[in-house]
Amino acid sequence: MAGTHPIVDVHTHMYPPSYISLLSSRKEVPYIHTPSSGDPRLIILPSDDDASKPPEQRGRPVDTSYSSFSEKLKFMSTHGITCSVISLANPWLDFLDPSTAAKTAHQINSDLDAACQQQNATSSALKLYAFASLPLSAPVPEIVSSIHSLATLSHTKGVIIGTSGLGLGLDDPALEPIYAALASTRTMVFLHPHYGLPASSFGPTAANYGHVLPLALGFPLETTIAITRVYLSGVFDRHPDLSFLLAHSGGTLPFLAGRIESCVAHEREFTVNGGDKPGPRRSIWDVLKTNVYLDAVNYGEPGMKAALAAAGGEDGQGWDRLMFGTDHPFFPPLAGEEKWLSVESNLRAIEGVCAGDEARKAKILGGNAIRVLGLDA
Ligand code: 5CU
Ligand code: ZN
Repeated sequence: MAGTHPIVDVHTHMYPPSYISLLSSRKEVPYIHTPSSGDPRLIILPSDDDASKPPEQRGRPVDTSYSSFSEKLKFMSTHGITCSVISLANPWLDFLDPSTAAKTAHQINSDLDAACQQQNATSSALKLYAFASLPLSAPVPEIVSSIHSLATLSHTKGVIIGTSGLGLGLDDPALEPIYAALASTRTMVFLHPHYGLPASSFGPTAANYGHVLPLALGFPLETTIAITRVYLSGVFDRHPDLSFLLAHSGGTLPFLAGRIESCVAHEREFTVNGGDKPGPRRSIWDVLKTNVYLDAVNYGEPGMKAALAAAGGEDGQGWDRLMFGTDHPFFPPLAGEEKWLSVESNLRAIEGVCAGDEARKAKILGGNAIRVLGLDA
């Protein structure tokens, strides 16, 4: 995939050192504990906190690939990535004590921004930017203030959020002032899954298949449900300037958008806003072309085609709304290969849909992110 165009990774995570310290100071999920032997381990979900397992087998190891900027830069060089927009990995800051959440978020966001600034001051070849995390457990006015204060962070280009919002999901009317602040400041919202689906969705044999069912299906369906609830509750009608970047190409949204539209059209009993309003006024296709961007993290050509088609058409604006991502440091190579299968399969799928059209490839690989996020890359 060597070429002259910038390659921008919009889906790349870290647990920066200040976040690692925060998790290491906790005893409840999420937390990091260091067993007497082996790497520190991250207990990220309640199901990881399994007292029947020895401590050194609970959760997952967090080695330096999660926290080291130099490892991020090395990974970028290996794959020809010239710019990364780094976001905290799940579960972001959703668990913070409400009374200190805004202050902690400000500190973690400022640290990440400063690290990006420092990198860009010393290198023009490998650039870093950030998506901030919101203190969603804080009182709403403090969340709104923290959105406005992002303007002071020069290398921060949006926010990453999970699907739980203030605890009730992203169609919660209590989020209105937050959506209004995000829209008025033109802040990109990178929506990313964390909780998956209830374990019961996958049946009693799910553990036989390792993490495949929750990761391959639970994560994308969580995103699909979350963004569909945003759409159904009329958020995009009320906030036409709101922009979402959806992880994993929107989960299954590109494939299911037609079905969502059809079900909305056939629904006579919409009770949004107390029953006195119809359902969403805008077509989901219009929202997809106007308010939604999709990362190109779906590992296969059929999925990439669906994403392009949903984002505005394979003959139209779809090419302007897909952005390359890697999900680093998740899905590392298993056998120590230098190149990551997870990255290579995405690149192959992008090559496939571009079918030799260099201009289109340049947009997906970096041009769209540079334009939409305002990166100097
Ligand atoms: O696939 C992904 O995006 C991830 C992620 O971000 N975090 C995680 O714990 N597993 C997979
Ligand atoms: Zn991710």
